[in-house]
Amino acid sequence: MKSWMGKMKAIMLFGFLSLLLAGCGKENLTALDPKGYGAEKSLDIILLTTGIMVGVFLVVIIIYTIVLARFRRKKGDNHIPEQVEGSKKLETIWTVIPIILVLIMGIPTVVYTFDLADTSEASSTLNINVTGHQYWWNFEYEDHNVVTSQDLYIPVGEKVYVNMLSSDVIHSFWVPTITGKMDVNPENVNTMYIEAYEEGVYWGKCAELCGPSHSLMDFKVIVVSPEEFEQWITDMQNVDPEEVPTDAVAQEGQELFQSNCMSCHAIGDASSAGPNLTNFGNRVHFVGYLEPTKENLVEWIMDPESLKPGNKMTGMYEVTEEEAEKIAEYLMQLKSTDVTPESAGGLID
Ligand code: HEC
Ligand SMILES: [Cu+2]
Repeated sequence: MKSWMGKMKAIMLFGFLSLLLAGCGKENLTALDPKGYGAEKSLDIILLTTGIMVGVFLVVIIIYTIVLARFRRKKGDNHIPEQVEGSKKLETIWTVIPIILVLIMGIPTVVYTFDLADTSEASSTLNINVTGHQYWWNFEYEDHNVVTSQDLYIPVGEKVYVNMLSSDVIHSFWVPTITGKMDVNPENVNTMYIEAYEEGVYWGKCAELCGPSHSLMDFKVIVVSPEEFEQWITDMQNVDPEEVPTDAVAQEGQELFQSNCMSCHAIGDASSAGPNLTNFGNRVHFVGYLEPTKENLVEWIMDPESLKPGNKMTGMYEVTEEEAEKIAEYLMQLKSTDVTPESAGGLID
């Protein structure tokens, strides 16, 4: 009775946990509800391999149960069953079946892998040079003179090539709802294409352990209509990095920013040692995961280490809290374009 209760408790606990954890998924951070070509192909393979594994499991369990029931030793029956050790027929069967199953799983995997890495159309479509840094992402729109960080804007329904390189250690580019993972290496450019089927704001993740803040190396892919995308590119190209804000506090902030922070941060079409902040006021999050409020921003400027351990900004400048507030005022009004995450429907949380 007692052990029965114990088992019941364990079953209830696991049941509860699986229900609870199943609720943790995010609609825009799941490989199980694909909204893009690569993710769709990944799901095909996930379903195929899971199907085969479940099939193998069932067949083995059924044979096992039949054998247990039919060939039990009966009372008074002492005969030794036929010995099949070394049977050529059996050995062949249980070698050939797994080989066939592995081929069924392996062939589509290889075909899709080559398909996604096919660069034959790269010269006729949008190319984005992606650089992974500890712990942030830089996106450079080739031939467009546009650079942005953290938020990657792409047009819906179009093949977009991402050419990926790391500035330090190995990272991995992963947008589960849109595409599978690809390593971002320091020494060679890895290229794949992504194609999103629906507008939206999708979460991207670094999927390679790259240091203490690896788990915070998040980014967003903002999928907008082709017209909005054109607009975004034009607006970003027309930004004047020197433009003086109308607000007096923001003006002071700009001066402080220029003297303390511009050595690492760029506004306009330059890549820099730190994130490009051209459309900072439109970020979904900053540093990957923080709400872009003034309070958070001041906290980040004053003590980045506590928010993102191991980041490359800590200790490289000195500002007072009062100055940080002015800089925050300046950064938050950097809204260079009307094409924002809201244009794509905003972030679903
Ligand atoms: C030594 C170079 C360096 C200096 C100087 C520097 N930063 Fe940074 N900054 C970085 C790096 C690197 C990151 C990325 C941190 C991360 O996410 O790991 C960053 C991130 C940021 C971000 C978040 C950007 C985003 O979109 O996620 C803001 C905002 C920022 N810095 C503001 C400032 C301000 C304000 C100053 C001046 C007071 C400053 N930084 C000085 C290197 C620097
Ligand atoms: Cu990383």
